[in-house]
Amino acid sequence: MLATLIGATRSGSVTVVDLTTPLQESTPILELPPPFANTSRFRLEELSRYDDRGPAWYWNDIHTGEHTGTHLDAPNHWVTGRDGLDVSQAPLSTLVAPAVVIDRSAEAADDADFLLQVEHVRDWEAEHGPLPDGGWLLYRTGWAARGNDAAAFANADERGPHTPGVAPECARWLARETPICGLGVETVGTDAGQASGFEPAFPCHSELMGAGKFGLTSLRDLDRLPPTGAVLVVCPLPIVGGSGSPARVLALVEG
Ligand code: 23J
Ligand code: MN
Repeated sequence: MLATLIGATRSGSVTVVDLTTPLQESTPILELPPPFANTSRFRLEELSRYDDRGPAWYWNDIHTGEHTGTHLDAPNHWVTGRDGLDVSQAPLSTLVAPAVVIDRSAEAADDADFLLQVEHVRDWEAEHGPLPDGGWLLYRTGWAARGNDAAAFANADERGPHTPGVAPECARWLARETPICGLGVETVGTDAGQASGFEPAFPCHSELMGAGKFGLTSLRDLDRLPPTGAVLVVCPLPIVGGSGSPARVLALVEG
C-alpha cells in the first residue's frame, strides 16, 4: 500500500499540494480590538550565523503566537471546549483525514461578509454525497488571494474586519449534526470578520470547539483540490497544553 503511494507520488498520479502560508513577520495575524490581548507576530531571533556566536552554524529562536498563519485550533481554545483536547492531543485520525471542499468564492467575491448557510452545505451534499465521517470540510472563499496584502486580507473599516465566514445556525449544525472532525478556511480565523457581533459571538469557535472539533485557518491553494477525494495531512507542533499551533498542511490529491 505505501509502496503504491510512493510510486503514485513519484509518477505524478498522486500530487502533494502544500496548503500552508509561509511563516514570516509579515504573515497576517488576527487583531482583536481593545481590551483584548493579541497574539505575537512570527519572528526569528538570530542566535548565530557562522560567526563568533557559533562559527560553523546558523540557528534562530522563533517567537510566535499559537494562532499565527496556517494553524490548528484545538477544542480547548474556546471556553465551550475548555475541558477538551489540547493541540498535542489532536487525534492522529484527525491529522491524517479525508477532506472535501465547498467553493463559495464567487459569492465571497461579491460580498466580503458572505456567510455559509446550512442550505449551501445541503446543496453540496446533494451533488457530492455526505460530508466525510471524521474528515475535514474545507471552505473555499478565494480569500487566500489577498494573503500577501495585510490590509486586503483583514478588509477592515470602522466597524471592524469584513471577511467571509459561517452563519451561526450553520456553525451549530456542522458542529452538532455532521460527522466532520473540523472546518478549514482561507481567512485568518474560522469565524467571519463580523462574528464578534453574532449571536452567539464567534459561532464557529463556540460551536466547533464545544463539540470537540478542530479549526484550520489561513489555508492556501484550495482551488487545487477536488470537491471530494483529497487526504489532508495536518502537522501542528505538539505543544503540551497548547490551544493551537502553526501547522504545515498538505493535501494528497489524485491526478
Ligand atoms: C480568539 C478570539 C477570537 C478569534 C480567534 C481567537 C481566532 O480566530 C483564532 O485564531 O482562533 S476569531
Ligand atoms: Mn486560531
